[in-house]
Amino acid sequence: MRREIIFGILVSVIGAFALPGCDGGESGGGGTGGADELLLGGDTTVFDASSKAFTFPAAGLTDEGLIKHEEGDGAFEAIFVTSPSPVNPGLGPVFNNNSCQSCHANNGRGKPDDTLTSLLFRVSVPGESEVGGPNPVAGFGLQLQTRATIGTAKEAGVNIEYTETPGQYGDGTEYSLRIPVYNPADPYIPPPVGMLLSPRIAPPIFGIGLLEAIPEDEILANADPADEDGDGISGRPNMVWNLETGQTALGRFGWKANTPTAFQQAAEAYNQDMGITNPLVPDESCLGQTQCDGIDDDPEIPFDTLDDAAFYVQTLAVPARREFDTESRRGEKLFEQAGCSSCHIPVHTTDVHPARNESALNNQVIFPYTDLLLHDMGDGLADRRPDFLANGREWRTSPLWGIGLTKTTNGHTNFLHDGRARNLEEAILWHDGEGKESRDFFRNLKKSDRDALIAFLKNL
Ligand code: HEC
Ligand code: HEC
Ligand SMILES: [Ca+2]
Ligand SMILES: [Ca+2]
Ligand SMILES: [Ca+2]
Repeated sequence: MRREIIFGILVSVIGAFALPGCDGGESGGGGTGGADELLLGGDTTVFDASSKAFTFPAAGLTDEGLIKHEEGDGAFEAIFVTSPSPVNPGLGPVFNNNSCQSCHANNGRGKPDDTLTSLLFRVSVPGESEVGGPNPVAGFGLQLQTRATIGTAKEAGVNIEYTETPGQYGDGTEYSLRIPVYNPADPYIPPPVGMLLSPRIAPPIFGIGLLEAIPEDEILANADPADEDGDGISGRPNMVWNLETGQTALGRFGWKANTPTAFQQAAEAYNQDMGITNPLVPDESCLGQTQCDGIDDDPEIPFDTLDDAAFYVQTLAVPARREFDTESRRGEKLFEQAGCSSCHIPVHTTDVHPARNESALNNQVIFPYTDLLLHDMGDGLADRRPDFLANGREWRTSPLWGIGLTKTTNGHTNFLHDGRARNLEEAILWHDGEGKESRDFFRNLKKSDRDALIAFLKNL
C-alpha cells in the first residue's frame, strides 16, 4: 500500500515536470490531440498502465487527504462476515457480495458469470416511489440480493442465457452479438408477475471526485431533450433523490445516472450490496421480509467508515492515456467523425468540489469522454425498467477514460451495463436508438479504419 502511494506521488511529480515542455501546440480543446489530452484526469493524473493502474491516489492530495484515502482503501477492501465477529461484522442477512473490492476488483469493472460475483439486478414494479424513483417490489425491494448468510434464504438467483445473433460489417465481414436473457430462479417467495429486472455490472470507480466536480450547469448545457439542434442526439439529465439533503438532485453515477453523489453511492452499496447498515441507510435491506427479524440494529459501520470509503473513490486517480501514435490519433479523428463525441464528450473543466476540501480536484481540465446524460440506446439494450427520469431504453453515456486498460486491470474485455459485449467492437455494435447513426458509421468503415478507432479507445 505504502509503496503504491509513494509511487503514485513519484509518477505525478515526474508527470508535472515532464509535461509542460511538450504542452505547446494544440492544447485543451475538444479532442484535437494536444499534449494535455494525455492527462485524462488533469493534474491529478498518474502514469501507470499496469494491472494496478486504477489503484493510485489522485496526484496532489493534501497530507490529510492521503491519510484519509488510505483509510478508505482499507474500508474498500474490508471483507464483512456474519455477526457476531470481532472484525467487520454485519454481513447480510441478504447480500450480493462481501466487500466493495469483490465487485470492483482492482477498482475496475466486473464481468457476468453464473455465480453473479459482480453482476447485480435492480428490481421494481411499474409505478413510482413517493420520491419519484422506481417502485419497490413487495418482499424484494429495489435490488435482488442473490446471496444470504446461513439460516436465511437469498431473495433469488438469476439464470443467464445468451443467444447469438449474426450481423455484418459494411465490407461483408461477419460478426455475432450475444443477446442475454435473465430469469430469476429459486425465489424465496414467488415474485409478482411482471417484476422488472435491470442487470448492472460493477463499473470502474476511479476519477469519481472529478466527475462530481463538473459544474451542474455544464452538464445541463449539453442536454437537448427535444433535439432542438436536430442532430438526432437528445441527452437528458436524470433527476434523482438525494438522501442527505432530502431533495431532488442531478444524478451522476450508476449506469442510469440514478445516484447523485459518491457518498450516497457508497452508503447504498454498503446497505444493498453487502447488507451493512450505516448512518445514511440505517434499515437492513431485508426489512419487511418474513425471514428478517425486523430488529432495528445500530448502524453496522460508523459514519467515518462510510465517509472514508466515499473519499477513497472520490480521490482515486485517473491513469494517463498512453503515448500518442499515428494509428490512435487517426482513430481519434474517426471517433469525432462518427459522432461518438456527441455523447462521449471528451473534455470538461471541474469547478470546486462540492463536498471535499481537496484543491487537487478543483479547476481541472479532464477527459472523461462522457456527458453524464441519458440517451435512448434502442430496444436491444433496453432494460424496460424506469429509474427516476430514465426510461427503460435510456442509459448514461459511459465514461471512456481508462477503458483501454480493462484487459490489463481486470483480465477481460466485457463491456456495457451488463457486460454482454465481449470486446470494444461489440460494445459499439450494440449502440442503437440515438447511437444508431454513429454505430452505422463505424459498421461501414473499412477494416483498417475500424482498427484505428479501436486503437484510439485502447489508448484511453
Ligand atoms: C455486488 C457488487 C458490488 C459491491 C459489493 C459494490 N459495488 Fe459499487 N457498483 C456495483 C454496481 C453494479 C454499480 C452500478 C450500479 C447501478 O448502475 O445502479 C456500482 C456503482 C458504483 C459506483 C459508481 C460508479 C460510476 O461511475 O457510476 C461507485 C462509486 C461504487 N459503486 C462504489 C462502491 C463502494 C464504495 C462499495 C463498497 C461500499 C461498492 N461500490 C460495493 C457493484 C458493487
Ligand atoms: C447517443 C449517445 C452515444 C453515442 C453517439 C455513442 N455512444 Fe457509446 N455509449 C453511450 C451509452 C449511453 C453507453 C452505455 C450503454 C450501455 O451500457 O448499455 C455507451 C457505451 C459505450 C461503450 C462501452 C463503455 C463501457 O464502460 O462499457 C463504448 C466502448 C462506447 N460507448 C464507444 C462508443 C463509440 C466508439 C462511439 C462512436 C462510434 C459511441 N460510443 C457513440 C452513448 C453513446
Ligand atoms: Ca447487516
Ligand atoms: Ca432486496
Ligand atoms: Ca441534439
